[in-house]
Amino acid sequence: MSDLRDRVRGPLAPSTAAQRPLSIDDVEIHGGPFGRWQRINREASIPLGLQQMEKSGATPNLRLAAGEGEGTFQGYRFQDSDLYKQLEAVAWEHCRRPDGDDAAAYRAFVAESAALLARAQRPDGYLNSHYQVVKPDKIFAELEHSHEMYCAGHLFQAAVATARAGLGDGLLEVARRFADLLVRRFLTGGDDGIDGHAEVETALVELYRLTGERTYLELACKLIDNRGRGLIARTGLGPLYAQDHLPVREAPTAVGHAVRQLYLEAGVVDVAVETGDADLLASSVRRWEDLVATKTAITGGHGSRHDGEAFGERYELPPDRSYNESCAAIAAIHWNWRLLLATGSGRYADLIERTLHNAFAASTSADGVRFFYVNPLQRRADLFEDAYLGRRREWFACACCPPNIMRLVSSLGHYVATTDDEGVSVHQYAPGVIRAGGITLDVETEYPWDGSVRLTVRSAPGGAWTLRMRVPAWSGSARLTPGWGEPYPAVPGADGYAAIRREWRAGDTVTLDLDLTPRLVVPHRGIDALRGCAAVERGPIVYCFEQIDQDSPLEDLALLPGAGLRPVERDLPGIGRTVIVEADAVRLPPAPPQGLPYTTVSDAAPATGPATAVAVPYYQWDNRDGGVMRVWMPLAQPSRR
Ligand code: FUB
Ligand code: ZN
Repeated sequence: MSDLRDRVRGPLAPSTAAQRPLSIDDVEIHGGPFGRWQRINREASIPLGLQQMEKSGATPNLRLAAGEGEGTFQGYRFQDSDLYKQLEAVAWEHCRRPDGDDAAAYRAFVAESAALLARAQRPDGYLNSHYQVVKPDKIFAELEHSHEMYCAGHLFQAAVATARAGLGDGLLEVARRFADLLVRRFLTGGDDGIDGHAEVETALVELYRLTGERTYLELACKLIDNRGRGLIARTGLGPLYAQDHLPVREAPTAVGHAVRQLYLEAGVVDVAVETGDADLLASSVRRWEDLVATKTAITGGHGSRHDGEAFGERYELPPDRSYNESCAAIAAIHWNWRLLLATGSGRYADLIERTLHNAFAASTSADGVRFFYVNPLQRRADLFEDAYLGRRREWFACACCPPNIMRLVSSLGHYVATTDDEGVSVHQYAPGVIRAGGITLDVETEYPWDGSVRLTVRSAPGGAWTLRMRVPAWSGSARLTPGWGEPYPAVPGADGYAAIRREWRAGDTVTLDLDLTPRLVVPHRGIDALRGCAAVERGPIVYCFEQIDQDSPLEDLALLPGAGLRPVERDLPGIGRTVIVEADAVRLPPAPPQGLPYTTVSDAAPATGPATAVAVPYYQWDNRDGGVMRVWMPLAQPSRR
């Protein structure tokens, strides 16, 4: 093993970085939404996921591959990846609380899974239950849709997690045998195959970081450089679907299947960082800028088409038909985290925050046992589709999202703060403790319900060091109050952080106050589907309007331009603690019931009277009933006389 191995107990341990990540167990989260999600993940989601491994066919399939058990293969060809993500979720949860009540059960799950996978693995290292059981004659023969390397990637990430979490090397040995086979075949063997679903690239780089085995990095480089050269066989979905339309360095914008593009970007940044390839990194940054400006939902969600689970054109961001797959939110957080570590820029932490608190958080019910796969920004009264009934569900035939959600929640501590040669940077605010080298910080906050974040230095090495605190771009103004002096405006640098450099002593405090005044947000005029609408945000939280909270039919309400927005703290049944926002609105006249839905009469005037529209955080929607919801509300037009 290389000496990279024990550097970081978390998903990412780059050899070089502008900001160095901390270990999951170096960050304790004691409350707030992150704390609540982690508690529910441990108490409800992970136990459900563990049951589903058997029920959904994931482990029975592997027993079939091992020549044990009876029956037929169940589920999708990438069913193995559910188990790998579940293993990763358990590993990070164990890392977070190695002495928790579940430690023995987690150890047993990892050990039994590793043993099963070792039995299922072929002597040459190959491992994929679908191809071993159902299509042995097609192994590596239909990579465009086989997901063999995709599954391998999730295996490698699970192996890295279990090794870094101190859960033994059994899984790592299985992973390395498969990685070595991929190297023999696709690197040194000269085969130019590429998996149609990116994922293995980022995983190979992390396996390299853990083991020091350079051929894993070289294979990741090759897979990225070979993309866009027509080497992925056509599936009928077109070359954009699998990002094979242009070489990665030349591709100007995110296209095709959203999760594929976003996992690919994570791998691109990983390879660029490990090889010092500035051009490759710059290409990813260019696509990030384009994506943020033109293809990102207000919640941070990605993918505006059900067809192909894909990105749309620039500004194609329909609220009702938006796809915003939960896995896309997770993949986007992975990509942004890599860019943040590579560059130190707070704009990536800003987007992580937006995505975490909105697109990602909405994926899970308040009780942690139901999940969204698709996260639209509007639910109509008559929404009905076979696959997506518009409510969260316990599990899915294609269950890529639930265990993916669990692995991110159990590793959340990794994304809170970083260190560098100058000191510590705090990127996400949650109450708890941050340990970075010899520095220990206590974080006290009611964020995101309250904008005040108080940091106390509990221990510090001698000498001067810098404390950087992100000032989110949404905060109109911000203030810093040091324990030793007068408050002053927290003006962030170009990197988005307010920094204090001094010889810190134990007991020193500094409080960052962010501006949580609710905001009425309007869309770029290019987004035709949202013209004439506005949304409500407060701090990092995007709001939505659910029928259950309104006095009038939601579709008859329009917000007033410049509407007064009043935050009110509430404890809502089915949701728990929250802050609702009451917005000044008007009631529109009832819409004409019959005939073509087009008239010469403006829908907006005359209003029948003033009203109050009530908004709840978007991530807390669908926890009470299946009623109508919308994030984007029409803005009332000034009445014409
Ligand atoms: O293809 C594997 C996973 O299933 C994708 O990442 C998801 O979008 C879903 O299609
Ligand atoms: Zn998914």
